[in-house]
Amino acid sequence: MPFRKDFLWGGATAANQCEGGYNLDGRGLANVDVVPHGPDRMKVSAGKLKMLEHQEGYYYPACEAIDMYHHYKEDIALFGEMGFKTYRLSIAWTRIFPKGDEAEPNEAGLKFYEDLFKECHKYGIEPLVTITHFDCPIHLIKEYGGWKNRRLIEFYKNLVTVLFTRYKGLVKYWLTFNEINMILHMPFMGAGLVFEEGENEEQAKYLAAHHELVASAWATKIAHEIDPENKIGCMLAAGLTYPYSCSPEDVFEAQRKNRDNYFFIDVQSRGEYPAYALKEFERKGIDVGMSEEDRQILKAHTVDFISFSYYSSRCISTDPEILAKEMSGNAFKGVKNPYLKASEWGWQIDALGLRTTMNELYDRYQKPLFIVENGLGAKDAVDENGYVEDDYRIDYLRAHIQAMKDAVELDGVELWGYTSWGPIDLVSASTGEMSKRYGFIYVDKDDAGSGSLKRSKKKSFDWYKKVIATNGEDL
Ligand code: BGP
Repeated sequence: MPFRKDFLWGGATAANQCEGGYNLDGRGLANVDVVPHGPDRMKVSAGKLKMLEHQEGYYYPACEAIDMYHHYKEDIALFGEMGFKTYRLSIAWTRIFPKGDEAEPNEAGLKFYEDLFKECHKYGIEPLVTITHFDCPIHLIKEYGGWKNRRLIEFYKNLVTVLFTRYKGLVKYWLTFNEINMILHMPFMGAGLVFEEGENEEQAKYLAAHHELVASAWATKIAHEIDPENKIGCMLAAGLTYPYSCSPEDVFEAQRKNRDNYFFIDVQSRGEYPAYALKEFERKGIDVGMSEEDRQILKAHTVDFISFSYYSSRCISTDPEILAKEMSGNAFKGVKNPYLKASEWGWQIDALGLRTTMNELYDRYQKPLFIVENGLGAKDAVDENGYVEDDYRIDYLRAHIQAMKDAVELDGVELWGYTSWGPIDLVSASTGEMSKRYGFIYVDKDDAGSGSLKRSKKKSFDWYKKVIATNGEDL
């Protein structure tokens, strides 16, 4: 049997993309609540932020999303029916600390997640909690400049201390920052970074990233002190960049692109800045303000496991003619790989790439892996009973789970679990819309915000249930 007996099968969501209730029970606003639709989605200027905050229409439909805030019992029951062993969810920072810098947490927010975790345990579901899934309180952005300011480390330490203390015994698996490398590719949505006119953006991104990395190491220390049972993971938006050709220039460029992403995990897993990054910072005059204490904390408190999302591989060329045909697959830019098909949104489908990625990560870090996001975003055609024949989704997942099985069985990778993205339909991060769906469970809501919010099972629901029941034997 390739998978361990206690293999953690499940699904993953993020607070902002499913909860709704954006202003209920004391919750404050975060960057993720005001991300604009359209071309400005990935990057927001300081002037724009002021405007966004006052325009509710901009962040629709995430403000209601699928209203899991009120439907979580029903949703967790459905996860239980599928046999989930784990459910990955994120905590909205602004439910716990509405502004981010308060001394005392908001009890209503703490209670909401406590009830939710207890509900999971009723079904034998182990919560896997992302502490921040892209979200940063608006107040911290406006008052302090967000993660560009070292003080955010203190606020984050405060947040995690509250969480680890309150949820001791209820939660054991934690991720510090969702897709930490996305700060480079979508600085506003990924980390709440806004830039002033003429600001050196690269310097700002790496400074903010350094603060997140130090905060993550502190969180690891605090988690282990509060409960030695706690397991802390980093979280990478993974997916290798391939060279378009075997020209040494293309190969080198692909390595460079991959290192942009590995950089974060190199620090979180090995505890120090890699040589290539130090040299590049030196060349570019980037100063992250590393103190001796930072150095020590990074070195002493590395993560217990490596988690990552995988949707597709990417491809890069140095040939200007090929580059001219660059396709923009949302946040990641690259060229089309002629050997692969792509989803409607240009995400190239590459199941074997998952096995290659797993091998790369395991060779590089030699720590257990956890796949915490994988799936196919697609437009579903629903019948009058709320049923969707989503064979395309089953095909995608089957091929990826097979590749993951091969990595474990044939290559010896240690893998703790697999949570597919969006087991229930939710709001898409990159488009801000409902119509890019990932779920085994359909939610009646459209891009214009109409719909009953009724949940119904798609064909893939029973398929995934069988996969879990047979521990991945029957795909
Ligand atoms: C990841 C994010 C998720 C999620 C997923 C799918 O980058 O961690 O929040 O949304 O991608 O992306 P999308 O919703 O754009 O299809």
